[in-house]
Amino acid sequence: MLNRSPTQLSSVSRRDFLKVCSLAAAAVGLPASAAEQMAAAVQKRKPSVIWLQFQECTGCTESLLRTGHPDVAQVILDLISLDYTETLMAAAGHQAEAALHSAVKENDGKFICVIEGAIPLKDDGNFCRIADKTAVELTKEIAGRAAAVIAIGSCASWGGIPSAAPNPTGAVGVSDVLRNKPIVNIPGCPANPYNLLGTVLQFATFGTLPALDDKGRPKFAYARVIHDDCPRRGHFDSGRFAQRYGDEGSRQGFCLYKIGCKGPKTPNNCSLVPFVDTPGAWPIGIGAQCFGCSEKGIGFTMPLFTTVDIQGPTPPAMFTPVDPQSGTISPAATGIAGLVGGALVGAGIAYGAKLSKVDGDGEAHEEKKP
Ligand code: FSX
Ligand code: SF4
Ligand code: F3S
Repeated sequence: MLNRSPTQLSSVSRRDFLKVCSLAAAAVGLPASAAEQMAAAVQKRKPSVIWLQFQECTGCTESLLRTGHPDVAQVILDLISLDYTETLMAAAGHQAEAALHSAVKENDGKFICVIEGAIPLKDDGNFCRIADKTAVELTKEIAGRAAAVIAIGSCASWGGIPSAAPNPTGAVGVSDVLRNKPIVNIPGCPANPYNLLGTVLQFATFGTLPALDDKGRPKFAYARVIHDDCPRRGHFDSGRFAQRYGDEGSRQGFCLYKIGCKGPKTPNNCSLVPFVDTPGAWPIGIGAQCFGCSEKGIGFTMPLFTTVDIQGPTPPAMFTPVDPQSGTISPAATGIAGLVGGALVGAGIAYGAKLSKVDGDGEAHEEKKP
């Protein structure tokens, strides 16, 4: 159906093919040489992916396929064997069911099951039924036979929009339903397709899954909050804030913290790996605050304009090692570190003072240094 021959790359140049592999490898933090290995592996055998959809908006599928350059969507379909996907397959009804079961049988225990959408638990799970089976039953039956499961998007990772209060369907994420199976959570509404692609290709090429954090998210994408790598961060550090959508400061790229940006509390790599291959195509890039779409307890929970606490005034990774040659810290260096630490505490207080200022004119302007 969507399973093109691995060598059938007639409409896509090898250069484009390798470019997408390189982006996927870079997304998971693998060296450029891994892209060649990924390309070689998929040309031998493409990873079988069975994609189930439950309570969601299909945004994750769309973001995978609606790339900035049409060729990229084509390359994606050349990289993975999307053996079952309700959005894209031509089959319907009994034919679709037959396709699902034959894909599972052919790749039993070897396929990657991608789940998009939350799973309702209330009323025996009857809020979501496909071919007379509930999402809970399908998850156990199909994902239970996969080699690995990827929960794509916030809905599948932790409940997302369907779980927003009052959560009428009792929506939960995949890991609340499926046990004893490796599950990678790639939250985001929608999730960044390169985080998915990188994870799938790493698994297909090296047989490993990326290192995960305590919420089951790949560390390569979720180890740092958006605030740490935000292009507007310099303005935050200098106290220049947009005061309202589209004001002069916003147009000049000022920080969006004061209009409720949740970047300081939201781990994700949105600023580093552009959506749809278009630089700047992400919320903060187009002048909207991050609303924490990927973070449980923030996205779809905190009001849009509410500001979050600032945890650390400056990301520690921005500092070079104190004494990189010897690998030890001299007493003098410890003293310097103490001074730096003191400066950070001072800076933190300074930020607090800057951020707490209320603007009289409502216009963007540079805050006065305290
Ligand atoms: Fe939609 Fe995906 Fe949001 Fe959910 O994304 S973009 S509602 S995370 O499952 O399709
Ligand atoms: Fe970027 Fe938001 Fe942090 Fe400002 S508060 S630097 S816009 S992440
Ligand atoms: Fe979502 Fe914030 Fe990124 S709203 S897409 S986590 S910038």
